[in-house]
Amino acid sequence: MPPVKSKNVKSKKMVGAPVAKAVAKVAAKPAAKAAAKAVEKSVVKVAPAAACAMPTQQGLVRLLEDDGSVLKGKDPNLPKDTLLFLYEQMVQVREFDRRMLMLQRQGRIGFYGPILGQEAATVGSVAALEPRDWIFPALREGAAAMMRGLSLTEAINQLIGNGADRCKGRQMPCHYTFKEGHYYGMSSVIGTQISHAVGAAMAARIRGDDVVVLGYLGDGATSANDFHSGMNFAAVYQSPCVLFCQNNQWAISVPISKQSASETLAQKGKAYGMPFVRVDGNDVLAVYSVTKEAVARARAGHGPTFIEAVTYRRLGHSSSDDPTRYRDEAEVKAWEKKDPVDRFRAYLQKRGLWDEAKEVTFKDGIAQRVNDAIAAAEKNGPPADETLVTDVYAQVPQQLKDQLGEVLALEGRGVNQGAFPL
Ligand SMILES: Cc1ncc(C[n+]2csc(CCOP(=O)(O)OP(=O)(O)O)c2C)c(N)n1
Ligand SMILES: [Mg+2]
Repeated sequence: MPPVKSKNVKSKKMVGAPVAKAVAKVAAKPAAKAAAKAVEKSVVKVAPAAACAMPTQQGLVRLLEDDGSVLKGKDPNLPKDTLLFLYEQMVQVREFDRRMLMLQRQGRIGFYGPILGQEAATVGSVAALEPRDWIFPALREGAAAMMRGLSLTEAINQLIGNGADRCKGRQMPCHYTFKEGHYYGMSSVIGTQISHAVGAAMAARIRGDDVVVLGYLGDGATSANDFHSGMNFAAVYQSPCVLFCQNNQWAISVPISKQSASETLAQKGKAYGMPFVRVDGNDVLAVYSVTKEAVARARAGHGPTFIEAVTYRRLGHSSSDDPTRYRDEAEVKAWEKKDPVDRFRAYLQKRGLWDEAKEVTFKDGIAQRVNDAIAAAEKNGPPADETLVTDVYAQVPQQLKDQLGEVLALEGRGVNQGAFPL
């Protein structure tokens, strides 16, 4: 099957491309050949070291310019309701993110993994699914669960790990689970979501369910073994899934340049024999459009697609991380100018669908909703001590009952109040 919308793949590095062109011109004259070769060598060496280089534009699908204007003839003309839904979800998750980080700093939750800068990639891709389709999230797709109806209070219950949390505090914060919303509980182990998603999609097809699975991964996950087995299995067996890689340029402190020597991550799809597409992950319209196309292909029985969404993780990997120790703040500043929310708001304003007054009212409403959800979640007490040993065996074995007895005997003696270890 031919690659989708891909003019991939040329071998020149983006940063060095103009220089390489000039070199090639000079090299046409035999006398200059040796010197040109030497220059060419230096281009290859210099390119990866360039400070704050933006990713290559190779094969990148964009519909919106950074200022929110539409590329000529590229407006997908989505219905007003869809456009407003996309915007509202992006703004909501941004506010949720901001407040949850504050709660973490105040010690009211133990840990949080922020999404700032990646709102368009998640919201745009999830919106392209039908409600019956399944989502297999990686680390930063909590917004997907909320888009599927997980209430903000339930999400905060999970972050606190209180007694009202579905997993009774047994999962790390941000590892939401929401079966009714067809949102699979995330596995922390990098890359495992890929094989889970591929397998679930195959199971759906075997059962005859009209379901597509959207599986997420990060750039770091492309180095995991599961990437190979998942991609290979998906393509060979034409699994009805879309594998969506959020290339946010970092895997904790490892930059993309140390993660992969390929010019793009998208091109890895070619090696496995599946359609692939590289999209501007900060352009919600482009993300929505390419994912919609990939989902339709999977639903029609034409197998998987690999999507690389080029975006940026603007904050630390998690609330436990300090990114100023390993990356240049100038890089963060450069990406702030490509903000996905500002870009899409500018588009909506140009189309007359949004204005300052709507923005103020809407943001006030979200702030209130988040406040109410925090207040409601914090009213819930901790999980009962008995839940330490329940839900694993049909009948709790004697040694677990004994251990529970020991824990209960410690109650009220202050020995059970450990700090969150991360
Ligand atoms: C198999 C495995 N190795 C290492 C880790 C520790 N770890 C947690 S997140 C992470 C980086 C993930 O980077 P990426 O896939 O790019 O996702 P991002 O955090 O950028 O969204 C690592 C190495 C892990 N969870 N699982
Ligand atoms: Mg990453």
